[in-house]
Amino acid sequence: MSEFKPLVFSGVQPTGNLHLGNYLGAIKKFVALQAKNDCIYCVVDLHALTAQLVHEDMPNQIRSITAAFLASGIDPKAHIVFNQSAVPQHAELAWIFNCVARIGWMERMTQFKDKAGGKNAEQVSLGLLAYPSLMAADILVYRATHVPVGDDQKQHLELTRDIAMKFNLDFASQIRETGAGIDIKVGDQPVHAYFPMVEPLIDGPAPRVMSLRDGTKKMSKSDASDLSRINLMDDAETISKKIKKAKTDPDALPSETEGLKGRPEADNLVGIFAALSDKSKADVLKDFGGQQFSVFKPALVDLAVETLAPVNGEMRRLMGDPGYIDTVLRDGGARARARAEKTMKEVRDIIGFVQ
Ligand code: AQP
Repeated sequence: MSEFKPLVFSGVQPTGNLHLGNYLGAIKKFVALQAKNDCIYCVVDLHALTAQLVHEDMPNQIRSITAAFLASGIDPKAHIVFNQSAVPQHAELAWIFNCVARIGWMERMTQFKDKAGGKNAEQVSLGLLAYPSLMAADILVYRATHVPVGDDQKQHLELTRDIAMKFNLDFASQIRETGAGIDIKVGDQPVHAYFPMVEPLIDGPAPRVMSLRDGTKKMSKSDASDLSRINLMDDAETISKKIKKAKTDPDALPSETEGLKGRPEADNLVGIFAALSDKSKADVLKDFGGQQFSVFKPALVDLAVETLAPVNGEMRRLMGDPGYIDTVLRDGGARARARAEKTMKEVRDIIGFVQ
């Protein structure tokens, strides 16, 4: 049985300031994966239109996410860094996936329900509903196999697998005829597949970083309170203020992870410490178990400032050189386009379009 060639793909939307959740849930993993994998990292600017069409400063938003990638240590020469709109094949495959996926699949997505809220159908875009279909296309247009993301994207990746599977089954005979597929096993079932079953990479001590003001809510760009998140561009003083003001409970930290149950704020801060220091939560509690937050928080401030200051400084330097960032995006876009077009030629053949 053959296997798809391992390839890592992930994306970040150019919508507002990147925060610690984006960094620990996604970008830090992107950096680590480079050592042993072929990686493609994308600024997903088409996705940014789904919730809000007009963005005040789209070019700088795109450049700032790119700067965050580079400042964190992503190597744009060894891998590919580009913005989604530069590769129209994403949108082409998304249209095909819109016709593969079912409306009910999209309506069941938690993120859609959260973002559409109680709003009626006149107030949310069709793009917001179809978002996971474009996300599936982003990944599968490269036939990528592994996707590092935060825990909030897990459901979308399950949907990506459903779309890939339905395409593989709906076009099974055409995939055989064109010779473009490969034999894989999905569970125990042998499938002749054109698209792989992607594996989410969600592990780590902070797969879902929570708000500093409410340990039951995800840290998010769109939270009205800036005190709820640490932004990658925050200076040391701001980081210190936000961590010191972070909501906690009156108890000391437990010595075992079991003791974090039912204490969402304590669990969140310990998870952040663990992820920033590349340790497990259990190891952090070995050092801080029995200590009050008045001891733990200053240690967390020092660690966060020490880790984020170099990223912050390099991002600012890169943002002062937009010409360089644009060159990186153009070069990455050209390489991504070539790979995506190879897939789309085969997909057009499988569907039966004349080309
Ligand atoms: N709080 C989080 N913890 C861990 N990972 C997170 N990610 C986002 N928030 C957290 C991960 O960051 C990557 C890029 O996210 P995105 O650009 O797709 O934006 P998002 O998930 O919509 O980010 P926000 O801040 O949560 O935006 P809003 O406020 O619009 O909902 C993804 O891998 C994501 O999992």
